[in-house]
Amino acid sequence: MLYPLVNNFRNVLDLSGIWEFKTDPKKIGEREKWFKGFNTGTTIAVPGSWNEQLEELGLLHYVGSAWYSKKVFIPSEYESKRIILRIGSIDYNSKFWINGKFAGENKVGFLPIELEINDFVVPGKEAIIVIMVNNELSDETLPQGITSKRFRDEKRLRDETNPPTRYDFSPYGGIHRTIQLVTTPHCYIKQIKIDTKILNNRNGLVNAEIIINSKKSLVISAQIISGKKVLSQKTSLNSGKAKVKFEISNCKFWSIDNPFLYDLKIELLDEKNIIDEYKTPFGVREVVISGNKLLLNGKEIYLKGFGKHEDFSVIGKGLFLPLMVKDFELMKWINANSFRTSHYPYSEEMMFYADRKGFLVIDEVPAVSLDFRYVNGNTLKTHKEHITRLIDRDYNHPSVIMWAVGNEPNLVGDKNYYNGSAKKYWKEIFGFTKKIDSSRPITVPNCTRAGVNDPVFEFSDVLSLNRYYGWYEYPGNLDEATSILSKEMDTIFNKYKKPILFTEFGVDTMPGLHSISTQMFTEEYQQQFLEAYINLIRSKKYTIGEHVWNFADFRTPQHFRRVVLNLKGVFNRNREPKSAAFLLKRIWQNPSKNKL
Ligand code: BDP
Repeated sequence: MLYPLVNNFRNVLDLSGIWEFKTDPKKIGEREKWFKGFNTGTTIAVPGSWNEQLEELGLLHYVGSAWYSKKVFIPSEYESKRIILRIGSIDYNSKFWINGKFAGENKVGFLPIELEINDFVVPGKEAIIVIMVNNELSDETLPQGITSKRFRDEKRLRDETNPPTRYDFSPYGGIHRTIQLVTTPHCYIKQIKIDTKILNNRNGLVNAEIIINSKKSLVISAQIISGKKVLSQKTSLNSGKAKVKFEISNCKFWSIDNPFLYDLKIELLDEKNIIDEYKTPFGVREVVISGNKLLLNGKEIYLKGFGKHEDFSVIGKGLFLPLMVKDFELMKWINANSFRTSHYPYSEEMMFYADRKGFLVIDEVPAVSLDFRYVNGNTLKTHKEHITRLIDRDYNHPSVIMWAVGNEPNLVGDKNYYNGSAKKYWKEIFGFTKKIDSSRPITVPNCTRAGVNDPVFEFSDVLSLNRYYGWYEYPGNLDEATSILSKEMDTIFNKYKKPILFTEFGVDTMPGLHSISTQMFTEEYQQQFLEAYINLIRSKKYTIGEHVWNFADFRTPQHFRRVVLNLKGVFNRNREPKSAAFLLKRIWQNPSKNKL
């Protein structure tokens, strides 16, 4: 799926702003025809979660359905265009009506939705757009859901959160990213897939596949543009597809230090004229796992950074560009070079920004804490759809160096996880992902409860570990924690012989709490914990990186383990540094793994 842009053939009309809003806890909206539009006097800003924004209406922990309505003028010049309603993401489920007619449904959160709406609108007139959003989850969605009844039936009274979730972040609901009317020509460039290779230390190879929506005999003109330098090629489309190949001499490779981006411009031509055009940035780079090393453009690279979240006060999971810019500046300030989009795809804007700023990204689907007791064929189907749509969205980003096709399966510690069916499931998921993208390593972060025999290790290119010894286990005892962890790391490495990446380690830390003794929750303990882990991780020859959990404090469901927020941030929720930020800045200023 291509990101919307404005040029002579395409246009974008921003629909963000204030929308009419109505919750539907009893799910009567469809019966009462709310889809015809409504005006209740309750309003909400889009993009943004409803939770903190409308806390005063009792929505802080609201899980259920809510309706959005807005009158939108459709410009008459859209008459000759293909008109799309495009939303960067809605969490989690959504249904759409335009001028009272049902226009479509989506059950995949965190990823863009496109609906062709020509049949529903009259250019030159107003249209009423109504969207029903629902943030309830089930065994067959990603993430999987859980109810308080299930917690109680399973006699897991102390595990129950409010709202009930299988994961440790707030189940925000709402229209979370850009909402736009996008136009393209009726015959249009549908997808561009770019692969790059480094031929030698001067030349790069670019292979691009272009897909259009028609089988007509048309021609593609492709250009690689860098300042005044232009390489061009023309080729005919065959059944709506064309391939172009360029060799760039004196190529500027994309790297952390010099995230150089070329532009690929595609023009679609009939006999005489250009009928569509699309331009996208891309970088020439190569990511390879070689032995126990991660290589970027043939050079060893050690990952330093964070697991993050899309979370901020008031806006919740809503796209907020100043915060995105701030987070990248903070990551640069602290000398990080990478992050993981834990535990779901982040905004498209963030991925383009990572390309520009030279950050390496582990891109994750929301298969967080899969409980295999409730996984079924439909869960697998949903999982594949998330992977397909994520890779379709993010394939061309040079910043994306790895796919995480899950996180911490079997967090519940079920013994049947090892009986073969989970292994079959993961084999299928890894194989499916490799078929769509054979160029990037694939991983799934493993948790302590899934242990050293987690079937994901067998299929992962990189063994990713989330560990909290010294916190959830062996509390306040870093010597014991690191000695047990050291043995466990060796066991895992010796069994699978693949590089190990620490995708999570961290401790809850209350800013301003201090102690001269070892004391959990203090700023000193966070520093001691992180330093002990980093020393251990770097002492092993097979490790390729350290991602601290978490970049910043973030809101969670209610539970006695959480003081409103998960406090494992190195920055607080407002992005002010805790003491550990200065420690990491010092440790991370050296790009090499070996010297602290
Ligand atoms: C890990 C999860 C992460 C949690 C973290 C924690 O992957 O989502 O927030 O633990 O407990 O299990 O802080």
